[in-house]
Amino acid sequence: MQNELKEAPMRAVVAAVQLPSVSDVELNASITELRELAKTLGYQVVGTFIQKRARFDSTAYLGVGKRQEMRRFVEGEAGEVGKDESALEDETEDELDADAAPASVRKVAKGGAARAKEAAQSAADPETRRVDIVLVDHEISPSQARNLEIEVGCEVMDRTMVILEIFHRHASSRAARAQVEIARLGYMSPRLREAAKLAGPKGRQRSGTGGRGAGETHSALDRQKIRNRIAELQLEIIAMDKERQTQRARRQEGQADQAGQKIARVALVGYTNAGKSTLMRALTGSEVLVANKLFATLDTTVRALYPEAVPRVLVSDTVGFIKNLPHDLVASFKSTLEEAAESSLLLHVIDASDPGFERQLAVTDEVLSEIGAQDVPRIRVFNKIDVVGDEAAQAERAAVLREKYPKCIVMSARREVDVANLHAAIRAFFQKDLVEAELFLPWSAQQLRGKIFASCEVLEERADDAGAIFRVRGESVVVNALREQLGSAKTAG
Ligand SMILES: Nc1nc2c(ncn2[C@@H]2O[C@H](COP(=O)(O)OP(=O)(O)OP(=O)(O)O)[C@@H](O)[C@H]2O)c(=O)[nH]1
Ligand SMILES: [Mg+2]
Repeated sequence: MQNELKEAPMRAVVAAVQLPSVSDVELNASITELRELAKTLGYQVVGTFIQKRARFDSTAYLGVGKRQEMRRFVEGEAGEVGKDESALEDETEDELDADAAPASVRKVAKGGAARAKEAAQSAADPETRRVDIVLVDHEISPSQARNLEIEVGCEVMDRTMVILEIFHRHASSRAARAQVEIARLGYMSPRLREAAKLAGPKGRQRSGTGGRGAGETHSALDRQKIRNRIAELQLEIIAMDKERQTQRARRQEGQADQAGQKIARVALVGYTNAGKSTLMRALTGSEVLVANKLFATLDTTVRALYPEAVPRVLVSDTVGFIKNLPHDLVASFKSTLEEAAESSLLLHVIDASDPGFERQLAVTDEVLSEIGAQDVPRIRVFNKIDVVGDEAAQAERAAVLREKYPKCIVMSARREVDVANLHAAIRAFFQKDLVEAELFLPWSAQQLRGKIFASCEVLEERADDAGAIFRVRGESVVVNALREQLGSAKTAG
C-alpha cells in the first residue's frame, strides 16, 4: 500500500469475454470492480476490451482478432489513448471461433493462430509501449495466460491473481501472511511451470508485479519445494489456530467468570469497501484502519461496543467479500471468518450507493453459507445512504430497501444519529431475552453490590431499613444465580 503511487503508475487495460449468459449490467459491474481492484494496486487503467463470445478461447481466452487488436493497442498503434480510459467496446466476435468450428476449418484457424504467435513472440518495447499489463476478468489457465502474454506483448494477470496480489500486499499479521502465501503458492505453482516450459533453461524474469515473491527465476522452481513450503505453512497455521482457540476460550471464560454470563458477540461482515471498519470505529470508539481501497482489512479485530452495553457486547470487523473470491482464499480465510460464524449476530453491511449492491449482497450471503454461518441471525445494514443523490432520492431508496428487506437498517456511518440507532439495535438484540427482576440486597451483604452492577443493568435502586432493592434487567440465568447468592447471603447474615 505504501509505495503504490510513488513511481509512475503501471498502465493497465482490462479485458473480458462476455458470455451469452452474462447481461450487460452484470458485465459492467464486474468490469468496474476489476478497475477498482486495479486502482487498489496503484495501476492506471487506460483501456477496456470486451468481446462477446460463445465461450472462452481455449488457447488464449480472447479470440484471435481481439488479441491482435490489443497487441496494436499495447504497441501504441491503435489511435490516441483517452486521458482517462478509452473504452473499445462490445465487438461481437465475427472471426472464426476455433473451438466451435468443424475440424477441417479448426486446423486452418489454429495454424493461423500459431503463425500469429510466432510473429508476436517478443514482448512489446517497454520504452514505447503504452500498456504494461493486461488484467483479465476471469480466472484463466496457465497456458491461456502465457499465450495471451506472448500475443499481446505484455504481462497478463487474471482476476484471481489480482485479488491474491492485493491480499499479499495488505496482509499484516503472521496468520494472514501465511494464509495468503499458501493461496499464492497454490496458484503460482502450475503457472511457473508453464513459464519455465516456455522460457527454456535460463528462465525468464517477469516484470515483477504478479509473480513477485513466489519465485523469481522459473528455472529454479521445484514443485517439491513449493509443496514442502505449503506443508510448512499449513503446520504454522494449525499451530496459530490452536493458539487462537485457546485465546478465544480464555476470553470467553474470563468474560463468563467476571459477569457470570455468556459472551455476546456481533460481527460486521459484507462486501469489500461497504464501510465495515468505519462502522466498527463508530460503534466501538476505536482506531481501526479505514481506507477507500478494496480489502483494506484482512484480519479480524475485536473491540467492545462503546458506550458499553449490558450484557457487554464484543464487535468484530472482518475481511471483506468479493465476487469470485479465489477458492483457496475462502478456504484459507476460514479461520479468520470463523469468528463471524461463531457470533450471535451478524451485521451484514451493504453499500447502498453502489449500483451493484444486490449482487454484492448475494455474494456475501453465498460466502456466509460456505463458512457455515447461514443460520446466524443477521441484520442487513444498508450504509452510505448519504451518497445516494439528494434528500428525496435518499428517502426513496430507503423506502424501497425497507419494503424489500423488512427490519433492515438504512443509514450513513457519517451521521451520528444513525450510528446511535445501530448501537441501539445491537443492544436490543442482545437484550431481547433479558428479564426484569427485583433483587433485595441486605446491608450485611454489600460485597455483592459490585457483582449486581457488573452483570445486570440496574434500572432503579431504592433503600429501606434492611437493605437495598434493585430493579434490574439481565439474563435469566444470571438473575437467578444472583438471587440464590443473595438468598444465602441473607441467611448467612
Ligand atoms: N459517504 C460515505 N462514505 C462512507 C460511509 N461509510 C464508509 N465510507 C467510506 O467508504 C470507504 C470504505 O470504508 P471501510 O470502512 O474501510 O470499508 P470496509 O468495509 O471496512 O472495507 P474492507 O476492509 O476493504 O473490506 C472509506 O473511504 C470510508 O470513509 C458512509 O456512510 N458514507
Ligand atoms: Mg475494513
